[in-house]
Amino acid sequence: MIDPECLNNITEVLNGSRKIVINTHTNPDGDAVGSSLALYFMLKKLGHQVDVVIANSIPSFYSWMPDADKIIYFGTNTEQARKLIDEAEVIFCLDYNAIHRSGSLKDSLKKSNAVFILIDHHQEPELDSFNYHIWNTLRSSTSELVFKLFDSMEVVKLIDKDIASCLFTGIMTDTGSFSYSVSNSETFSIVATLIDLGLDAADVHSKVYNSMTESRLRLMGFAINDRLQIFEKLQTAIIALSKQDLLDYNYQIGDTEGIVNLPLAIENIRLSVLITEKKDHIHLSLRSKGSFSVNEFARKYLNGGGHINAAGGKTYTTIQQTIDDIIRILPEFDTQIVY
Ligand SMILES: [Mn+2]
Repeated sequence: MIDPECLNNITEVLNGSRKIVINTHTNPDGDAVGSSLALYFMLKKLGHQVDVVIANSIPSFYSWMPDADKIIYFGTNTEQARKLIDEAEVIFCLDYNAIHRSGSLKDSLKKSNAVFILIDHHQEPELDSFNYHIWNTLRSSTSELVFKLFDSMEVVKLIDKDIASCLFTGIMTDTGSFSYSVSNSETFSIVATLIDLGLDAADVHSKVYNSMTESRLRLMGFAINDRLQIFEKLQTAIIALSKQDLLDYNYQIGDTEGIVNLPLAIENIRLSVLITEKKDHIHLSLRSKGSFSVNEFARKYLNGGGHINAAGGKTYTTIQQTIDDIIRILPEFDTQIVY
């Protein structure tokens, strides 16, 4: 259950019809989009005026999601996005824990006088930036926390097929189709409830995972075949994709999603790093098995963070320098973390 005092506060804030903006992190994933749209539909049903505002566009394999076409992008619709944030009485921040993770929205958000409500499951949030928070790192996904909020508000009966599909997308993608972060049985009972409320789980899975472009699948093959480096002693796999690599495979936003998980299929590999070269920085995506905390590693050395087994980071050097640094740092980090 949600903390009763927090629930009281949120219920009070939502008393009457409010102008609400929901936003989530830049480069949104399935949980970011799913939790945002699920909350959007529910708050609309409860009589509020609601918009989802995100920094940049969502991957094409989430474009089937109901009302995905109504999401306002700050990058392409800056004026409207600013106006909505300025006028909002309540701003929900989903699936991230520090305002700067909202990307280009951050300055507008910082200026806002709205009540800020955080719903998130990432480690070490900047709680001071939010008036109220529903935050639990033990939950599989923000979508699961949004369900818990609905449950506490006693509005589960209002969940329809659209809302159920959005919530399921978030839970499914943040657990790697129920392969990690699934030690809490409640994750499964929530999914069972969603099925009872109209969810077609197989259909959602297929829409997300069986909707690749040919070039995306070929990019995955190239990444494994030509760009995968194994550092056996460090039990580490690194894939680095240059700007040119991405160009060669007609990269679209979301195309590299999932690639970082693939090397963990190799026995004895405990850490997998995907490095992608961006316009003005090097982007890192990290995954681990067992007790190796990529959150801690990314926070300490890579300007990032996330969860114990999934995190992100950034560097401002070159691909090669980033690889060299990781390889140099790992044995040092290893003495603190047993893996
Ligand atoms: Mn998430």
